Amino acid sequence: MDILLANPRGFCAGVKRAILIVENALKIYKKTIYVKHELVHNQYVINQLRNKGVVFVEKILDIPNNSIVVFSAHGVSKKTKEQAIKKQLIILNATCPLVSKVHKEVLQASKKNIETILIGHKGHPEVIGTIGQYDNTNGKIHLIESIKDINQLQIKKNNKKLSFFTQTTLSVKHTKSIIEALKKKFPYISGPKKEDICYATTNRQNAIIKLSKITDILFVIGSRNSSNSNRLAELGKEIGIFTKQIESFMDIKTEWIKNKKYIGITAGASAPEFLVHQVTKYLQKMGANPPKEILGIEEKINFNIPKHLKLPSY
Ligand code: 0CH
Ligand code: SF4
Repeated sequence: MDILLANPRGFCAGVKRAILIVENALKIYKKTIYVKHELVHNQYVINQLRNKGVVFVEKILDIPNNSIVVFSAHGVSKKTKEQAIKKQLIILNATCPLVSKVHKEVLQASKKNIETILIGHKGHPEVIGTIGQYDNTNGKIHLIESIKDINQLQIKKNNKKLSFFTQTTLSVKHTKSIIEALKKKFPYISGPKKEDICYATTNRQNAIIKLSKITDILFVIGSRNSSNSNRLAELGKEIGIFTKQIESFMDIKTEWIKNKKYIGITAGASAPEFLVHQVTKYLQKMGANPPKEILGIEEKINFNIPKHLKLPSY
């Protein structure tokens, strides 16, 4: 049994930045750090931070006035930010800069009265935050999840100004076909060159396409509410490879690996590398050879944290 590790996999620059913001804030402020929503969608990351005293809340109203709040990597709406200001909270913004970029563009569209379409998953916090940047009652932002939704769109008649944006963690393939259909229906629509799917999401999906050509089974390490991890598992299944999304090695059933020669492993952008390590150790105990990394794109992107949250290095 051989283990092949997807490359790249696991933590992206936005997740690393978000975790560093919270960990440094704990050291600097020495006070309770509240995080609006799960900082990133991974149960192990959340539990580790909870054990360090971090408190996760869904509503700003549940945070005592004058406390410290961190906005999760998925970003928040303008309304949420206003609520935090009203409660005089110290805001530490861990929104990924690539999500903030989309926020700015949606805000611009809203200011210019441009009717806007967002491609994304209903109810996902990033989508709620991005829709919540559009605060123009003369215009409108519509959410679509699939090509089917395009026919239900009620765009103002004679409107020749329309723009589109996307969630950052979508399926590259599905989004491409949605955009093609959008452009067919609204040839004058403007938007990003391709979509707003980030480099990490794209690279992890490409790595699976490569990996699945060689492996008999694919393990995707990532929590159930992690959109980018779910897209990896979805892609594996679409390619036709036996795919299982797991939180950790504890979810693995021995019958899954019975008679399998090549086992592929990847991890979503919010899944820590120690979970990958635990899986490979477990498989080695079951008789597998030491893991090998497949060749892939080297990710050099790194996002800075705010200056006041940097710790001195000695
Ligand atoms: O993939 P989603 O957006 O559900 O979030 P995650 O699993 O926490 O990964 C980090 C992405 C955060 C925002 O793009
Ligand atoms: Fe940023 Fe992409 Fe990571 Fe989301 S998945 S935090 S957009 S780098």
